Amino acid sequence: MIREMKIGKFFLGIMCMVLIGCLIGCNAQKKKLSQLDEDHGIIVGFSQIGAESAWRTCNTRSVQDAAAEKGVQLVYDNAEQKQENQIKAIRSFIAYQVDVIVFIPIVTDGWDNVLQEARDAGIPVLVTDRKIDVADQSLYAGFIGTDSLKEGRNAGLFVLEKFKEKRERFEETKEHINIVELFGTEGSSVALGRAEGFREVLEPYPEFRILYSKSGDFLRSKGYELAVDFLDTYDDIDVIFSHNDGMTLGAIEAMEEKGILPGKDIVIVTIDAQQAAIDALREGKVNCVIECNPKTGPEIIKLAEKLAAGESIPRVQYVHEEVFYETDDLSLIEPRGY
Ligand code: GYE
Repeated sequence: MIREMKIGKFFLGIMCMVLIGCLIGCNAQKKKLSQLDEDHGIIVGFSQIGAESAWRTCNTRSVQDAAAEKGVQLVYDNAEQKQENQIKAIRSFIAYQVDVIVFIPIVTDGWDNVLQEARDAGIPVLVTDRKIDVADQSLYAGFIGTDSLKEGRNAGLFVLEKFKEKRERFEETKEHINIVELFGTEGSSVALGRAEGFREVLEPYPEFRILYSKSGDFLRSKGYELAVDFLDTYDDIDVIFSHNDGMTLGAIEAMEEKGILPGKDIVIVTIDAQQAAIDALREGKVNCVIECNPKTGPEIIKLAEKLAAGESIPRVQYVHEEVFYETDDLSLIEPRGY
């Protein structure tokens, strides 16, 4: 009996020493990382879509400023609107053995293989702004960005309220409320979400019909071209639902060239809330501006640092976003900074 007790004590002592050794080891690991932090900061590979809009350039600046603020080394790549460039950039981040990869997927599909390569290299991935569809959700650590479904719903709710009287006369007049949609980048989660949310709200109301929906790729120039097209095609448009302010500004230009009063002859709902859209709201050229917040840099860098330290992060994190209505006290809106 005494012998067994002695053996038990011996193994208990061994276990304690092993446990203490592990704790010292972990502490050393943490110390090494924190030492890395102190001496050099982490290295983050950042794959950005491009510079297609004021929103995008503000988003890039926000990440770059936040990285500089925290002493994080940012390896930045501008994909110039091409998914293949993003995939190349992610592969170069892997070869460079960055600590974390942060990327904005221009479209939802086509990321499985390259993210598997990042996982095989032991590099955590943070998806931001737009979402991805992958077979294995564990291929990325988490998402932070905009809730595009909610943005689309808010656009739908505004239109529903704005045309309440015309809706109520529909039985008698049979006059539809005709909508044209300036769609964002084909296959991007934000365009798909905005379109889905908008339709979800209006679907129960047959008074509304979407006459025209084409992609302007979030570009002002294409917003102008599409507006020339639909204004030449239809003369009974009630609403323009535009997935971003850049395309809206192009459409306003086309409307004014044709003597059509934006915000009066045709109601306009737009998303992003860049300064030019708020100015147009104040001038009565736009009726509702839905904010999509590009200033996510500080939060992105904070999450990247957590990932580099081996910590977990929230799976999905949405940024705070407002809706600005024509009926609001617009003098209260702070300068937008983009
Ligand atoms: O609305 C648009 C930009 O992904 C939320 O992309 C972003 C969108 C934004 O070009 O202006």
